[in-house]
Amino acid sequence: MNKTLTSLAIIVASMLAGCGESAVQAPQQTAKVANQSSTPNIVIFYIDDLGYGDIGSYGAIGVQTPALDELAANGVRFTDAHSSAATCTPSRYSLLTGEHGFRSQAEILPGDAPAIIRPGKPTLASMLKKAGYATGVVGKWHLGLGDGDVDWNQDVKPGPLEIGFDYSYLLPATGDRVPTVYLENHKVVNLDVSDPIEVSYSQKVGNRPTRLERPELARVVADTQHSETIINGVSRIGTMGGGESALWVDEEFPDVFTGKSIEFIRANKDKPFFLFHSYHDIHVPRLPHPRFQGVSDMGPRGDAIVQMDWMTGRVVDELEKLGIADNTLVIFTSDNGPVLNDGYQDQAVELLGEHKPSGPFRGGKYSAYEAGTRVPTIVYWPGKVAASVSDALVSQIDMYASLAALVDVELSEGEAMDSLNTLDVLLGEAESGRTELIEESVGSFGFRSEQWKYIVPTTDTSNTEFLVRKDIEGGFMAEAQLFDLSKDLSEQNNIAAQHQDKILAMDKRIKDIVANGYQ
Ligand code: NG6
Ligand code: CA
Repeated sequence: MNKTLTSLAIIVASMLAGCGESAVQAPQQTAKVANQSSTPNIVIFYIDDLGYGDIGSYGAIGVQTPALDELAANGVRFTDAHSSAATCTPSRYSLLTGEHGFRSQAEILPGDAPAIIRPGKPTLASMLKKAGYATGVVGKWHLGLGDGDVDWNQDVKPGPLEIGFDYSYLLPATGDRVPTVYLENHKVVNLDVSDPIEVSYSQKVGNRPTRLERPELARVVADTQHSETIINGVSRIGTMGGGESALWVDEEFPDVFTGKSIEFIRANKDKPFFLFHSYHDIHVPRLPHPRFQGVSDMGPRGDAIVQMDWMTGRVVDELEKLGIADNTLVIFTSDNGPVLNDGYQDQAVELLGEHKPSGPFRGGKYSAYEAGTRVPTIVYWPGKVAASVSDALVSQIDMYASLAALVDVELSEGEAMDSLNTLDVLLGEAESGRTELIEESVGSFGFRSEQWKYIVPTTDTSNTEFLVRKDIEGGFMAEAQLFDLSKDLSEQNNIAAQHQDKILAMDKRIKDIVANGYQ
């Protein structure tokens, strides 16, 4: 068994090429269907780069998260819940489409990338609209916008509004990527037409200095990739000219995004609504509002966690104030595992202390080990969901089919092909979740099957140096790795050599799933 990821990717590509319209579809209803459908409001709090061990109810040491602890104590707290990938774009892609990112080559996107969820593609938002929901997205997008060569001075589309959202207020890509402006529906907010925006990821545009040119102007030391245009005193990935009146101030994110989410909730409180509240925190650059600076023991990364906790609590409080908390299903989770140094020197490493961002798991963001995708996940629905801890294997990719079951929307053939209805598990009404799951990372596939965790071997070393710099174990090795998670939760003891038959079977199963979905 020495197939490389590259050869796997070729197999994946050839299998997908042969599938087309005639691909066999995954069954939509594998788990027991929860007893009744209803149309509660749905709020997904989607945190960025929050690790398994980063909040109180999951064992955080250097930071306190009272609002989230309250949700966890009164909802279902999952110990084996996963984002579909160990980075942002493919995880978000999966959450919104119910398909693995590899089906559409979803990878970390530059800030000027075209929309990867194309108009016409069914999404969680368009599905919920069929059930009468008002749909909104506030915060980080990072799924591309426009058709390519986007002009930020015109209507920026297609974007969320073309795939099922009624309202969007976006941070277009990431906090560390230009353009550093908000986009409300199709328009850049506060743009002065006489000062047009230019953005480039290939050459310098605009007059603003870069950190490479003027390091003394940047208030945070950054790596080369993050040392282009300096905006709000922080160098970014990519260069940007113009748009001065539209520039965001990073420290204002918590108030701006929380405010927009609350506005959306207030405006839609009398009908079912779906809010995808997608945070910048705790991604880099970590620049919390002054009222959160110094509130943790861990410097800006810990302070950003406290800020994120506050933001979440503020929205939940608003649901309560409006008297709609009992009719709102809240899902709290993260797009991938943790990273400390992700391009800026912000003392995340130096001030870590005993805190374990990955909890008991190996690896982190980008990684094929468990900490890449195993993330804190809480389902909270007062009066409906009983407080419990669930060890079931669950995935964000299943939100689509599960929420469709909740609101009684029948999925059409091929819609959300990797998504399984695990609603009863998500609501804490059943204990056995998925039996198998592909975990995407930047270098290989992890594959969970019952208690086993297999990591597909790869000879591609292109991510090695990058991950060494971040002090993250990627798990990308030329040998197959197999772990028995029932005995070895932190993936220390590779037992592949003793289980060649299992590896062959799992390898074959991955190819089946790639070709046909989970059936
Ligand atoms: C990487 C960036 C990283 C982060 C990531 C996206 C490096 C050297 N650079 O290219 O800082 O922006 O992209 O993160 O790692 S994500 O959470 O949106 O996927
Ligand atoms: Ca992320």
